[in-house]
Amino acid sequence: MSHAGSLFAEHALLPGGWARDVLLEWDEHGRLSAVRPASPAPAGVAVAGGPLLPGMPNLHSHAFQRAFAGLTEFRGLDAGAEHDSFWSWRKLMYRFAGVLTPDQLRDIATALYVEMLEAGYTSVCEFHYVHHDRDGLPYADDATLSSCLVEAAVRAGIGLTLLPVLYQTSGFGGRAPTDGQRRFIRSTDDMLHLLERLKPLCKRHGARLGLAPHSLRAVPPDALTQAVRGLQAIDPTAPIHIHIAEQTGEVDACLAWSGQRPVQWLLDHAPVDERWCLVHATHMTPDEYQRAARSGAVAGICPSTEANLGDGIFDMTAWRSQGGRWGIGSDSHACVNAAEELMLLEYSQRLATRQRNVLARDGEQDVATAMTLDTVLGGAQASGRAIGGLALGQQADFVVLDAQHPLLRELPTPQAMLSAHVFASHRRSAVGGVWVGGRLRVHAGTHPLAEETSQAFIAARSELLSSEP
Ligand code: NGQ
Ligand code: ZN
Repeated sequence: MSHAGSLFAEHALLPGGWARDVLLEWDEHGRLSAVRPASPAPAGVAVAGGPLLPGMPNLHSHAFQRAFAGLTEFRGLDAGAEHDSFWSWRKLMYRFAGVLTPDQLRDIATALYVEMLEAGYTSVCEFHYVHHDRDGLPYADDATLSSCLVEAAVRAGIGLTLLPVLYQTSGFGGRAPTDGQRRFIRSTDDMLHLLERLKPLCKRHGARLGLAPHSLRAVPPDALTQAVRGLQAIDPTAPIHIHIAEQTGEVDACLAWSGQRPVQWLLDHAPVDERWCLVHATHMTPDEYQRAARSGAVAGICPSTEANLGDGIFDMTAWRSQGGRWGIGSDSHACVNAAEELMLLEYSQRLATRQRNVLARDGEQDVATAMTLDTVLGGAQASGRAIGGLALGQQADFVVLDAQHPLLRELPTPQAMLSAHVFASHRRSAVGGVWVGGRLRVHAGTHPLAEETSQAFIAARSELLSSEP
């Protein structure tokens, strides 16, 4: 539970841009009840030690993958592969997914969420597909692993959108799943039962529940239709996330199967709208950029993972020119740092276009400010939670930058400080305080559970590495 509270900031990034001398107040539910100018700072109200930013939603996470970050950067670990690729990486990833225990998942996720908070993320969408035990059999309680993620989020204090994943096939045209996928597989009815089972748990903890058809490779058309219909009956506005068109191999296979590209196929066969998050959507034609953007769906861009896996480059110029909404995810967690994801995204666009400051908004705003505002809005939409920035009725999720950080100290404007934070501060983060639902979770850059959860993470990782075949 939260407590009502207040904070004064000399500079705050509101949905319309930077504002001076802002007083934030929130109620006992952690919702903003006032965002207004106040000068001077009212007596007795705490004062932020630097620019105040809206908390950043992380719209795509597979928590367990944090445990092998850095361990797949060696050529030839998959002896059967012609060259290393997304697909050879996936084989390695399946080895870890195959042996993960519930306790390990809980410990890995808790430490990860603590890291996320310290890095300026205040909420996370967990795209969760390891459901069953190591033999691929359902746990006595089917919600065992999902519950571990809810526990982790609650303990760390991060906002959660839980997206249980529907996974049925290993490829287009109903190809049987592989042994490496045995822990992911469930029928559509079993998925809808799991959602019913998780609904009260999520509600109790202020988490949002949605659904993630894993990809068109993993979910046949009928199952997609039925699952989306079933979700609609459970919660008509629940978020729906899907991996799509991340790899050219997937595009080719989809063309061979249906004569259509994945995004085309999805737009023609599923009710894609504002509830949907198209994760990656890396490989689209101009027509797909246009139609997908106009559907109102959010593009879930995962800059560090897409670079790490060699996916390709999302065309932000094409997307934004059609009014496309977007947010960022850390996905495989090779990088857990909201500022760095923004930097990488802008850099990918610079490299592709040979221009600078590509993601600035027309006219007035600097690129870091524009990216922060766009990402918060898109991330909030994809999360299906009221976390869309510093405005009335939204959760009091925010980040205070440390104006005493050497890179920020004495800079003349909050824009300059935010730019330094995004483009220049990553060796030592400039995140000072982090509040989620009005509760201070990170103080002076540190979460109180950082040390303890990091120890548990190391132990879980060691265990996982020694049991990995
Ligand atoms: C995943 N990750 O589900 O973890 C996927 C790989 C797949 C990313 N796409 C597996 N980054 O897409 O089949
Ligand atoms: Zn993913």
